[in-house]
Amino acid sequence: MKPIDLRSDTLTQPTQAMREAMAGAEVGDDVFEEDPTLIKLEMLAAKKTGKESALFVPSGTMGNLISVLSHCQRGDEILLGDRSHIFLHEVGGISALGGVHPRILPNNQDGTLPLPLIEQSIRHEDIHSPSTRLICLENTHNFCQGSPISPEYMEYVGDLAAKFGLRVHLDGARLFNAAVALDLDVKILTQRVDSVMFCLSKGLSAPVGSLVCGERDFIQRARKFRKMVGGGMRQAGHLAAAGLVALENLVERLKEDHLHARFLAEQLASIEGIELDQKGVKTNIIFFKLNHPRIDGDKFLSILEAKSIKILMTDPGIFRAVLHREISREQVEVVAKTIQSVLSNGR
Ligand code: TLP
Repeated sequence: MKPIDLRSDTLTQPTQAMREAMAGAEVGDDVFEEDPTLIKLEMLAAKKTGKESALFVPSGTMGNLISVLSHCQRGDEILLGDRSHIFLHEVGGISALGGVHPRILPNNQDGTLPLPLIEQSIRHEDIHSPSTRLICLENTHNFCQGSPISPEYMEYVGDLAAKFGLRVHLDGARLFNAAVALDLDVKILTQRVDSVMFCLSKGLSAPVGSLVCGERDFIQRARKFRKMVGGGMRQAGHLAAAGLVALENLVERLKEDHLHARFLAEQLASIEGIELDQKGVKTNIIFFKLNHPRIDGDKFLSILEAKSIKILMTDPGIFRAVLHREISREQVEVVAKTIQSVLSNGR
């Protein structure tokens, strides 16, 4: 039996329409900027985010890395949340490869960074200090319960950045989840950032790819950095074809994943031994804590796996479940019932 796999929305398989579009795509060599399908995808991404230009990259990690490299010089400092993906899960690439100095601020529960702390952390010119160059935000904020960040907050940060001559980069791996959850045009969430990266390979179901969007000059620099880190691709239009299907047809359905997440959260919250902040569940990501006298985190995972359910333990006793296109309402019910029975029977 195929497991019910809630470890991530990255597990989504390409749809039949994507497979057909990939097979039939008109392609060229993208290092020469001659791939018509890729150019079409980049133009659509720029239009959707309200930016001048866009660049296709193989992964979100590479998109964030080359965005930071394109904004900063070696030795510059950037402000980053302590729960942000760039800080936690990108192998320290900005420091290791870019010589960029991260200054870590504690994320609020809703994924924002405290505004007074951002302001206090901006360096004044001093021979001893690195120069603050960039503020990085994340929307939705993965490790803050997949929280969508409001346009009002983006405005505040945009104003702060403008006042101190800083730039803003948005890790929008799940930007479309945020737009759908807030019922807003994506452009509203990106208008105050200088650059944004969003992923096609998560809830949007494409097999590969992310886009970096920003001003033309910025994208030219990013294109060169992409080549430097080995991300210049050739007939990448085959991948872009799936991305076009994702952007054209799969955005609205993200609502369904959000409904499933809310339903699962509601069910889990009523189970003894589970601590879950239901109000915090606004998109497709759920976090919960296990508090059981006889079952620890590892045991919980292995019991569930034996019952064909996979979730992720992100810290000892803390679990993440992500809803996505391959998980139906019926499967959500199975997951809730199974967890209920495991925790009440101890197996
Ligand atoms: N996130 C993955 C894991 O790396 C944790 C996941 O399963 O959620 N920004 C954010 C906010 C992300 O959540 C991710 C992937 C990335 C960037 C990186 O994207 P990829 O995996 O394409 O490099």
